[in-house]
Amino acid sequence: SFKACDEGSILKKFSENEKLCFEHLQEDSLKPFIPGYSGLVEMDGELFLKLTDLLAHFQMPNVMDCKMGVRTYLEEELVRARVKPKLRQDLFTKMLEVDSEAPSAEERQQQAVTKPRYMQWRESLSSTHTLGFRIEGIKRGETCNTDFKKTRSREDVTRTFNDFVEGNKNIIVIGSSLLFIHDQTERAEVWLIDFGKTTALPDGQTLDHYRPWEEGNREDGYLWGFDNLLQTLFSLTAT
Ligand code: 4IP
Ligand code: ADP
Ligand code: MN
Repeated sequence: SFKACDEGSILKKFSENEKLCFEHLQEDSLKPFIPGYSGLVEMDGELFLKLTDLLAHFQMPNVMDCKMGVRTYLEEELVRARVKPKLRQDLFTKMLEVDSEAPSAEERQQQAVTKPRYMQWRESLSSTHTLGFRIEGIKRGETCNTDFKKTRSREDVTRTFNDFVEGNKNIIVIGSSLLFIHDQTERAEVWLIDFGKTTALPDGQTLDHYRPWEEGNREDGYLWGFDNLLQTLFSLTAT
């Protein structure tokens, strides 16, 4: 869903929601921590968001994507699954590939699962529910590893973080996702990315990003996950 662009920029497949989010964030105190956004670009008849390439200033960067929060899908998906359940064969297949025991008898019968069922299963298999964030993928040089679906315990997560920083304590800085980037020059950065599912709250509703999620309260556990992530990083400096 990405395309290379002129030097220093990348193109991400357009979504209306993410566009609105980038527009709002231009006026937000978080602006310094998100990729630069320079509007829409059309290429080969397709629409893209033009973003700063966060890797441009790195030499052979190592990159880690952590998906933040205790919930990774919209509450709307739950409503949809009740009102008009859409059975997804592709998600059933992805589930089987990770754990052939995971689908229930009924799901096996249907050869399909709903999206929230799949997403909740992914959350409980990984550290999303227990830590409020999970490792989605790590890229070192040309090698990409997305095989962290069962990385759940604090120990496993910490070990993976330590592998990522290659034991180097100098570069331990710290729903989108947080994107961690470092290279051999000890340049290290963290960015907020991926606002495809980030929306404004209805008027009058507030979040504290710590309270447990219950359907309807819209909480996401982002800051709880962030605290746990910081603890993970601190524990690296202490070893
Ligand atoms: C994917 O599951 C990711 O959760 C995607 O989120 C999500 O897209 C996909 O939903 C879901 O199948 P795996 O990571 O297990 O493959 P992301 O894009 O952040 O990686 P959404 O649309 O929720 O962002 P579908 O509905 O696109 O399949
Ligand atoms: P998706 O919505 O498809 O999940 P993301 O925004 O999460 O897309 O980005 C997927 C991956 O692309 C990230 O893990 C990161 O490695 C890379 N990426 C995203 N945005 C940038 C950026 N501005 N510069 C460089 N790499 C990026
Ligand atoms: Mn993503």
